[in-house]
Amino acid sequence: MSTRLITRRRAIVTGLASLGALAAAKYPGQLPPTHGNLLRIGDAFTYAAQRALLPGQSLVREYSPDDLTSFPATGTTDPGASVKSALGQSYRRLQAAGFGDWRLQVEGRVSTPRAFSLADLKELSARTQITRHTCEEGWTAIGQWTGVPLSVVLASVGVLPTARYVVFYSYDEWVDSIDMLDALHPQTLLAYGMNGRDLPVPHGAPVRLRVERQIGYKSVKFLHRIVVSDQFNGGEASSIESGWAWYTGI
Ligand SMILES: Nc1nc2c(c(=O)[nH]1)N[C@H]1C(S)=C(S)[C@@H](COP(=O)(O)O)O[C@H]1N2
Ligand SMILES: [Mo]
Repeated sequence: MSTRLITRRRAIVTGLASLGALAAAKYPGQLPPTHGNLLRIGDAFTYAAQRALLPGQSLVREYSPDDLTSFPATGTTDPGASVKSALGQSYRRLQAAGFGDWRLQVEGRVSTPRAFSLADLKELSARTQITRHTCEEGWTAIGQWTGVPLSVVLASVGVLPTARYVVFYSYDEWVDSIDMLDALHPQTLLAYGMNGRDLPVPHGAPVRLRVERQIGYKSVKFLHRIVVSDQFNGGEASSIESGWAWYTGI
């Protein structure tokens, strides 16, 4: 009996692996790493399936102001509270000065790396959208976000043709990345406004990412650095290092 079970399980595992292999064949050199975990073969399949089923730049649903809900702040709500961290200390200083000295470093595989102030970002074309945020913990909320499309910022620094990922670094030392398809998606924003006001500290001030086609934890708060890369780089403090899926399409 146990042999049968094992055989069945092996068949399932082989099935999963071949889905992964199919995905790899369809998207050569484009798949995120499976992080050495058999279960993560599923990620490759999800990624490929989403990419195959959805037109590349389909928009998520946008809501009207009547649909806005209360919006809890989760995860880190104040990077400045972490007194021993150098980044936490600089966050506190910047916050005390109203983020006037805050800069977003944009570098890596770009032709002209640049440090953007909040005013620089606000000078670029803005987009406002009302979307549903879905947290992996099981709650959702509808909020309004205003910011500059990441594609506009990337165009202004000149992304090199070999670039494939964009990596985000935050003041609470969280690191995460998305691929170019999501980076250039029209609803992927560097958001500095929420519900018509400056982005509040608990929600990621002065600037956070909004990646509307993925689960909430991909929308990195408290940004200070963005690196365009031609290689996958989860980063040491990244979601995959903590066991989260890298690609979480919804
Ligand atoms: N830098 C940073 N970004 C983060 C987090 C965090 O703890 N630190 N939490 C993530 C999670 S799990 C969610 S659900 C959302 C929460 O955003 P909110 O606080 O505006 O609700 O931010 C995401 N981005
Ligand atoms: Mo979350």
